[in-house]
Amino acid sequence: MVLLAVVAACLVTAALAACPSDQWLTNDGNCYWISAYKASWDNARKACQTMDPAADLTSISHLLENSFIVEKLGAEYAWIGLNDHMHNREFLWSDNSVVEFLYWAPNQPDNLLFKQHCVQIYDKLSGEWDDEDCSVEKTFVCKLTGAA
Ligand SMILES: [Ca+2]
Repeated sequence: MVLLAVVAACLVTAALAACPSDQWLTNDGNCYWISAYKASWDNARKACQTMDPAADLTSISHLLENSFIVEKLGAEYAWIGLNDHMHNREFLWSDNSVVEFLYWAPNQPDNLLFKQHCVQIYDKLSGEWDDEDCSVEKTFVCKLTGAA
């Protein structure tokens, strides 16, 4: 009976799984958090992980997800999790999601001055992406996959 009660409690907990706070937005089973301040890409990623160890800078798997995020952005630019830290010019998601969607702005990524290794949503109108110097402080978007 005790075991049954524990199992039941776990099921209820799973059913009530939700985002870490009401400051997170939900979409398609995921939680998203958009910063109200600017940070470098590294500090932005740390801020996401500090809020929840399973959170990271957002990955984006398809155009609808990109559109959802862009629509919620107050800023023109925002850091996302895509970066080429492992191998130059091989862009990967910081949360280890498979790269199945890319949405580069025209002539991007250009690695301007050979120091653009992090990716931002570059243009709120088009929602397109640009590689940028990781040390520049920008608004950023965190994601907690599958938590909503
Ligand atoms: Ca660029």
